Amino acid sequence: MPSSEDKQLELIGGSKVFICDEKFEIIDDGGVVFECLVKTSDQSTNTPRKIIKVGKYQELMDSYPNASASFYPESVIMPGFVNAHIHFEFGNNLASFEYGSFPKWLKSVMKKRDEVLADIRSCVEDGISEQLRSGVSSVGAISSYGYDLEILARSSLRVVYFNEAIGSNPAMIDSLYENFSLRYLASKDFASHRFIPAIALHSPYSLHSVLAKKILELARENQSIVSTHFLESREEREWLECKSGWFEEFYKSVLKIASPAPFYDIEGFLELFFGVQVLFTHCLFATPKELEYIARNNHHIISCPRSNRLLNNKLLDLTLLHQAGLRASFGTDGKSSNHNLNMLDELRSALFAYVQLDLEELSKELILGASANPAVALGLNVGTLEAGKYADIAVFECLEISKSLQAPLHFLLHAREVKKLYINGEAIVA
Ligand code: MCF
Ligand code: FE
Repeated sequence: MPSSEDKQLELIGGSKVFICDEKFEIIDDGGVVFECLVKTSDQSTNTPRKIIKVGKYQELMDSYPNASASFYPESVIMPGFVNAHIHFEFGNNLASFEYGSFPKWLKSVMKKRDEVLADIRSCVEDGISEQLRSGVSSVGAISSYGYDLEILARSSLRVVYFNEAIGSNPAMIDSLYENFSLRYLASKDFASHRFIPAIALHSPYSLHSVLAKKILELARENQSIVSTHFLESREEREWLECKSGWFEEFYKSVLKIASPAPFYDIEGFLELFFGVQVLFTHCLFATPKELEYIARNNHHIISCPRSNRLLNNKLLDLTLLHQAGLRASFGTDGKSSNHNLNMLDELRSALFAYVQLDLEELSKELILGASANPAVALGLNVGTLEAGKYADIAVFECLEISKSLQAPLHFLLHAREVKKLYINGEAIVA
């Protein structure tokens, strides 16, 4: 019999517990016992607190009589969501950027970026609170400028903080690298089990290959995971494959390069990442062969469905992904390409958009794509409810869920704000 002596434990129970393992096990009237924050003796948010046991609520009550216990009727208990790709710095955008095609969007970003990036503190704070309220406990945050560093590092969220490198001008490589290194170093000052500094290479169309190689050396030295936008648009594919098309014109007229050429072909870009764990975001225009390469090299694919619909009129083909042996992780992207940053809304949109997929299977896939899969992709010890994982747990009220025979689907349809969210065993106020 397990002993609860000397441990500060909490037990929470609910009508349905989603373990978020591969088989999508659901425990009816289940519960989770975990190490919790004790205000009097343990103020440190840096002590990792873990899940101790998951099972039937009544049995856990019997085994852990000293744990403080509460049961949430008509509720789902599950791992806190993991939003694998989000840009907090662009949270001021409502109507500055244009949607409907990637060229339209990119041109509007070049023109209006400064107005969107002015005075971002409160939009970053709003973005964080929107994460917490929609049950997100971990994020993969892409930081273009480092403006969001301190706010995110001091927030309640668990953060993988991707310092992004971007820039194609060969004359600027040294200064771009210098700027990137300073941001990366600054983020390392905040490193903990809850805040993990990492690296992002913006995309093959926007990053000089010399800069990319230098930064990947740094990623290897630091064993950092790397995120990159990849094959998001038809225009990007055409540029890398045919060395012509819309990007050629963009380089000439906007960036004033006389005879522009891409820095990589598609294969060459993929091969740059040898020996690094990569999150390839979007991949809307990747071929089965490229997806297989990504799978073989143990990389991961992140999909942002609403962003993809708005910028590229397309959704990632999940069946192609499966055929390549991959499972998607999902993210909201930033408000630069979305109307909000609510993870439940993202999953609901995808539920309604993938009309050709089986509803119940899709529901499970979406929930795993916002929990177990992105946790692996981001290298976080969270995302499933099992002993030894960090105690990041969400409770959602979901009326009548106890009688549901399609709990994942009914959850996605009816869950709204999180009722209770624990991050590292600490109850978070959003
Ligand atoms: O994922 C979307 C669409 N694809 C590319 N970039 C971004 C997205 N949302 C924000 N961005 C940012 C990116 O990080 O846009 C900026 C970069 O800093 C300008 S892209 C030339
Ligand atoms: Fe993005």
